[in-house]
Amino acid sequence: MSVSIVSTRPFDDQKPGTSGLRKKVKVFQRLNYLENFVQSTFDVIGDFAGQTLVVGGDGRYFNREAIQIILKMAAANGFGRVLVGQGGILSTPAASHIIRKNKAFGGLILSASHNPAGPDEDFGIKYNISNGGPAPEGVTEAMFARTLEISEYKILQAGNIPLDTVGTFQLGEMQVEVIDSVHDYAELMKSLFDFPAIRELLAGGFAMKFDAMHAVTGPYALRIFEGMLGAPLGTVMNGAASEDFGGGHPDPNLTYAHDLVDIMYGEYAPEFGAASDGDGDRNMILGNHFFVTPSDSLAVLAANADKVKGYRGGIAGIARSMPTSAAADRVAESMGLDCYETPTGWKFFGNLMDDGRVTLCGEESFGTGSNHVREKDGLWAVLFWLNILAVRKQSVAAIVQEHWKRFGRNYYSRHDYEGVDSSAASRALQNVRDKSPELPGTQLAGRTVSTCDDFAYTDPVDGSVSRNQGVRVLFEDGSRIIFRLSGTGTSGATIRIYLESYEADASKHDLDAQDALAEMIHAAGEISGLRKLTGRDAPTVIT
Ligand code: G16
Repeated sequence: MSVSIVSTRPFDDQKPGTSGLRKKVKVFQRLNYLENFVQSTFDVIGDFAGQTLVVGGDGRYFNREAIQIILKMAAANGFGRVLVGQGGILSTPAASHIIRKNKAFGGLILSASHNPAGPDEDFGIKYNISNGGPAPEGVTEAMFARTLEISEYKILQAGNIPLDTVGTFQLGEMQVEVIDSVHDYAELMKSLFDFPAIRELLAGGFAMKFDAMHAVTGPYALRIFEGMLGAPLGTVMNGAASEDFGGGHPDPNLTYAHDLVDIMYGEYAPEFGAASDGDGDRNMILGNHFFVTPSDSLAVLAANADKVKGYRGGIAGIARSMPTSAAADRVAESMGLDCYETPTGWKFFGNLMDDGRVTLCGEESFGTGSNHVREKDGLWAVLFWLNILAVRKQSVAAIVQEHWKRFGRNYYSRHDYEGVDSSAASRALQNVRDKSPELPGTQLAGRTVSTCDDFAYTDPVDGSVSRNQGVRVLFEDGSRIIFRLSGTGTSGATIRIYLESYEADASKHDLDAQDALAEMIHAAGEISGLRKLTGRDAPTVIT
């Protein structure tokens, strides 16, 4: 087997976004496109000679082909060993765990998360560092810079590895271990949660549904819920993973997880429903006719952490992304804990967890997790909820309503305008920036504006600064309107508007969030001029 050095030319569009490089499959299939990105990554991550790399993905179209290329490039570039999930499958949190457990140098995770899959849809790749978390901005910037100057890549001339067979294979000087995709992750979950108590809950007639949305959590959920926890067959819906995710859009929210939503809002709704996304790091939690916002979910998990085996000893602190509601801040305050506000992107939590400052983290984009790995973790959140339900023996709605009674309710919603013209999207944000000097002190949506700024974050651990992370209109009563452009889309731009308003009075906690936020929604449209600029009169997705 010989190493080929292949000449190539740079592409100018390989800048990683919020979570790695995401493009249409057809873009990744262009000659040398994937190879350039992988070589650029290998060129900047340091000395990995003889070390271990973890490789796996969410099983979407092009996953297997990409893995074979990566394996041959890893061998040619001098890795000593690659751990790859069977069939090329590793959920994002499982990959994070495997990196940590095996003290790997890093990992390449192949996923475009919740974006649809198939020959005409999306693919993605990201590099995670040795702590198991997404590469920080300094590394992704170096990767991007390298993609702009790359002139050659190295690849081993060799046959393909049989990815479906668990075992050890030789690729040149490098070993490839094809590992069970689920086993180590399932053991980690067992160590964190009280499986016997959850088993008892499920055996006692407590009904739940988990929607794997034909994506990567299928095999994980089947083994954990229906296998280890004894839930009845059929508890896991859409558990057969497919390369096009069943033609669906595996984003666990009220719009896209409609199979589950129909059941949970139907006549014989189970007590508990949950869904995860394409690569298994997001989660949505539902009770019988009840939706738990991701921001509230983080706050409830934090407030109940003492009831859960892995967190009983106490949590160090909490972190949330800036657009996530401040519900968790109130819990942190009551527990005497620090609460950190970071830019959007799980990568910003890594330093805080490594430094022992936080245990639980969450984002409004249906992401919750803890320091057990360095990614958000969909099934972990579902198991955390199940553990709380097993201990408290109350409904999901009762637990959340009691929480609001104690801490107040942060009414919250996100409005997305997907696939809009990029320049119109930038203009909408600029309109708000242009008004920002005059807004403080004025009345908007029946409230007084206190500040208007572009969110910037200084990492308290390494001092790195990230600017322009969202335009904020902050009100004196704690309400907020935030405008941001998504960093994960692959066509046009997506404008996200995050709306939040705090209500302490328990007699006013049963409003529909859209009604409670109606004035804010109107004000957001007015100050951004969004509807006129984009020609849209309603958001694509409301969560
Ligand atoms: C990624 C990031 C998250 C982020 C989300 C949405 O999630 O890991 O931190 O909140 O994208 O980002 P944006 O608002 O820029 O689209 P995932 O599940 O897509 O990897």
